[in-house]
Amino acid sequence: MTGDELHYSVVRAELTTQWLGRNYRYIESIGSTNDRLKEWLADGSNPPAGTVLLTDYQTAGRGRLDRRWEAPPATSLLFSVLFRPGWPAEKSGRLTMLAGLAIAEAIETVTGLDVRLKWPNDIMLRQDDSWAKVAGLLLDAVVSDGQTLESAILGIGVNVNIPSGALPEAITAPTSLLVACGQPVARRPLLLACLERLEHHYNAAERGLSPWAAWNERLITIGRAVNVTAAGTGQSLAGLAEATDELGRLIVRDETGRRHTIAAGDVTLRDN
Ligand code: BT5
Repeated sequence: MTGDELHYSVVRAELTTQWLGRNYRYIESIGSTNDRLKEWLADGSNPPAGTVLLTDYQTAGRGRLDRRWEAPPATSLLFSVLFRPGWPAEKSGRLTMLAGLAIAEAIETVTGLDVRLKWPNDIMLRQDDSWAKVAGLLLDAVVSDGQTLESAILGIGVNVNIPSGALPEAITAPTSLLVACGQPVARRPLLLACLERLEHHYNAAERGLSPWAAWNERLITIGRAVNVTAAGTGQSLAGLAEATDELGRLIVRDETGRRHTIAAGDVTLRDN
């Protein structure tokens, strides 16, 4: 399909960004793009901010909490972006927010679909009367001296042309742009739109603008009955997702009326 090539020379020739993706690497098959970028940070290669590493196939693609991210070869966008924010560590949630917004906007621009977000890191499309996950984000942050977000590797997986029969088994129903649009979607224009939107929203955050309001507006989670499993403790909670705060944490009111603020975890919508 035209527009599906993701090699260095074709992507570089069409990039519209100033800095994000200017150091672009394509590796046909890899363990995990997040892990490889992490190795480059550790081995003295000193990759610049905005480095993008993209692959056509991962043999050890990761979700959060070391879960797997599965995608057949040449069907997806699988890439990682290196940021060097130097922001206070508590603002790291802004990266997940601006990335969610950027990927949602890019998919909307290229396909015209209505794209929403599910707290904390899922990108969702309407499917019949419910929602299905078309993309996921994985943030690996390096915090120095306990206070500064020195670097952050943002991994992005978008199901572009995965046929319905090849989608993985998952608790949150998966979908792809092929399934949603009824026809294949060329990956390069989508990648270029993702990089452009990521740069735009990152630059805005650097200028002190918070992505929170726009991100919050796209969340399908708010006002819904949810089950939340907090990361770390593994504790489970049923309640109403009332709001998010500026740091991106989810506020859930349980059945006794008590409020809980959750920084990281998994959410299932009870009436999805
Ligand atoms: C995520 O984790 O959604 C983050 C996914 C990030 C993947 C990118 S690809 C490039 C970069 N390099 C990496 O190694 N990773 C990043 P989480 O919310 O934990 O979701 C993981 C769960 O989603 C799994 O346990 C499965 O149930 C399900 N899943 C696996 N593959 C999927 C897919 N292609 N589409 C939808 N759901 C999937």
